[in-house]
Amino acid sequence: MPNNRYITTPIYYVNDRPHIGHVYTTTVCDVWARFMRLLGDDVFFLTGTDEHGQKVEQSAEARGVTPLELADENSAEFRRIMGMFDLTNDEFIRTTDSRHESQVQSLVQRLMDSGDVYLGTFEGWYDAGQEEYYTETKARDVDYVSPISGKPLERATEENYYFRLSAYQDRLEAMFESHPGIVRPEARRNEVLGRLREGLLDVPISRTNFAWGIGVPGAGEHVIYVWIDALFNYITALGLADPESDWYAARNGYWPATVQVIGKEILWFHAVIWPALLMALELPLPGCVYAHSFWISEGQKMSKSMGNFIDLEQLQEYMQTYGRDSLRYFLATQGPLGATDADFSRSQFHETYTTDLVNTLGNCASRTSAMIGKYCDGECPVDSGDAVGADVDWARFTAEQVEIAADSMEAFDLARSIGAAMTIVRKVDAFINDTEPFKLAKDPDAAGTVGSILYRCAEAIRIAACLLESTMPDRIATLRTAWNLGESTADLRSECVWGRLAPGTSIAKVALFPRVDAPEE
Ligand code: ME8
Repeated sequence: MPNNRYITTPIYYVNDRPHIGHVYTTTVCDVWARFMRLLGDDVFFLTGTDEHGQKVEQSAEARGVTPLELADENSAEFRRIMGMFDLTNDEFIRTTDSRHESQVQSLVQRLMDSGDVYLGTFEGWYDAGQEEYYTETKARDVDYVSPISGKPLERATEENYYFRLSAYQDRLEAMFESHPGIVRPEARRNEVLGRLREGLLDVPISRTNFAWGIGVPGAGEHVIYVWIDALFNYITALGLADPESDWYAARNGYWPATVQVIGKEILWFHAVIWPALLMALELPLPGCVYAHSFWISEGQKMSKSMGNFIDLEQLQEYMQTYGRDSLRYFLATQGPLGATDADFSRSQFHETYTTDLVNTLGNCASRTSAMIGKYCDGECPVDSGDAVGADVDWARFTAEQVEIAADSMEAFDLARSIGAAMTIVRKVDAFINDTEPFKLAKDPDAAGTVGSILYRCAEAIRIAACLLESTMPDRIATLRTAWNLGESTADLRSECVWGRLAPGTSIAKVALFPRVDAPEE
């Protein structure tokens, strides 16, 4: 039986245009999902759009369209990027899907029935012109007068539905103790734990000051807070709150998620509120919430106000110049997985492309296939086991790297996994330099040795290619075709066993990564 694996991205706000952040998170999930499929696992990969809330309502109003029209348009834009970057999500959920909406209502109803959601009263300083509450400190700072309208703030009360988060304090702390890997990387887990220990308050989960949302069951003037609506997408996409549905029948086995990938700014919702909601619903917790850090751009934080987000147009331009797979490689190996931010700079992109892809992987594959063309009539030679002057136990060495690559991918350490494949390629490069088959080939008596050397090179590259396929599916497909390697068998481990490359296979010369001129300063 294949392993069930479930990976999710955040669902993206439709009041924003897609940018590098969205492409990044979805791409790293895609690399992982493809790798697990290549291992033979049964993967469900979810992404989608978060479409309710006051901001969407306001942006739509400003544009003179309905919230749903705005959501339709921008959600389509997000779906378009899935194709543009060849992202293989199994479902694209929209929070305006009726199956999501009805399930959110039944989930909230369950929480009301269990007493985890209750109607409570909130009292605070209200700016009627802005329809906004101020905290006591902020109200004091503005002398209890609205800085916008100049009118006094009013003491107002509001009824809201609350989630009894405070009741989960102990269980959440215990969860972090007994299951430390639930939030990664570790620095993020410590951050959450520190804040958790300051104590939890119940959280309002409904709003009455706007309409664009899912109604609280039986209390239509209240709409469910957009974050609660959004978090539930991870289980409504599997039909978990609709056991009669076809979604449930086909998908319920994927819960709990293996890994839920998010950016660090939405950690609290995912590391505290989300597990507490699941506990309240008596559902199992995800294996891991992985909060990556941020891309910054040429050393600067990216923000809407700075207008310096790396947008789709720029990413498209990178793809045109360097190829889609090179962008995927850069995102996966140089990106902000882990606890530190990463800089997206043109010079570093170019450097990574040239060093790793042109000079290492591309060069090694083209050198090996060119020599097989020249010395072996383009047919994979036989390794007759000759001593060739450089002592590498290839079977053992590649098996070790395959394990590192698979284990690191399992742990969501993409750079280390890809690094293991590249270690194989670098070893081949060094092996060619040490054994000098191009010199030996001048001696007709050394033909067998040349063949042995070149078999080992081609076979090692083939194994590295299998490990790199989830990162660079298109380039590796080109190599598979040129070298007649056939399609992947969804059994990565046995495909990577040394010696699977059959002598006699026709090996054509490949140019995988063309050299690109350095960008101008
Ligand atoms: O927060 N670097 O949606 P959103 C890397 N709808 N990744 C980045 C990034 C950056 N500079 N900026 C954004 C929301 N991201 C909610 C989520 S989930 C139940 C609801 C990525 O459109 C990162 O994954 O603002 C971040 O968490 C996500 O985009 C935020 O997308």
